Amino acid sequence: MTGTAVYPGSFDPVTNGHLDIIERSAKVFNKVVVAVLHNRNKEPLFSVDERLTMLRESVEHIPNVEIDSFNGLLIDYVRQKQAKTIVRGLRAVSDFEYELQAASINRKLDPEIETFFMMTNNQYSYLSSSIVKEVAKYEADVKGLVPSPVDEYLYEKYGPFTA
Ligand code: COD
Repeated sequence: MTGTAVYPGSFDPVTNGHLDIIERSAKVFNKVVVAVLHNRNKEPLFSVDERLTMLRESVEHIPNVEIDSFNGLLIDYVRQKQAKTIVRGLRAVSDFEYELQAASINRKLDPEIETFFMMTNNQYSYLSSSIVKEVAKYEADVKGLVPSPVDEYLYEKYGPFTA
């Protein structure tokens, strides 16, 4: 497959599940733009700048990946990047309902832009940013859950692993 794809999300913070989707989609598309949403209703743990830095440090080994952020509607941003595809990851049936709704509204807003779903790697199917924050909050080890540069950022927020 060719062209540019946008992989949007909160990435608060990026996990090994996200990184796996980034690595695999970078093999499918010429370029993957990982885009962090600015205006989320939920109060994030990390600022957008912190999330961008963690993502940049985590994807240094993948040449065709760009890290960026966006405001407003995803579909407007995808058009602005002259991309034709949105990449999303699916972990479990519980993701499906939201993803179907989001893909349907995005298709309605611009039928030329496709949503491309990638199944989680089994070893990361239980991983989410929320579960990682929960583990770090109680000062348990986050090794193996997040890309290695992210460990330090979590420790700065919550204190070091103390087991
Ligand atoms: N394995 C595989 N995939 C995973 C894993 C894992 N372990 N963990 C997460 N993922 C996938 C998620 O399923 C998702 O596809 C992606 O990674 C990003 O996940 P999050 O949780 O960081 O990001 P979300 O789902 O909160 O992002 C939502 C958006 C920011 C994309 C959405 O709110 C949006 O587009 N907002 C802009 C406003 C808009 O256009 N709205 C209309 C469309 S919804």
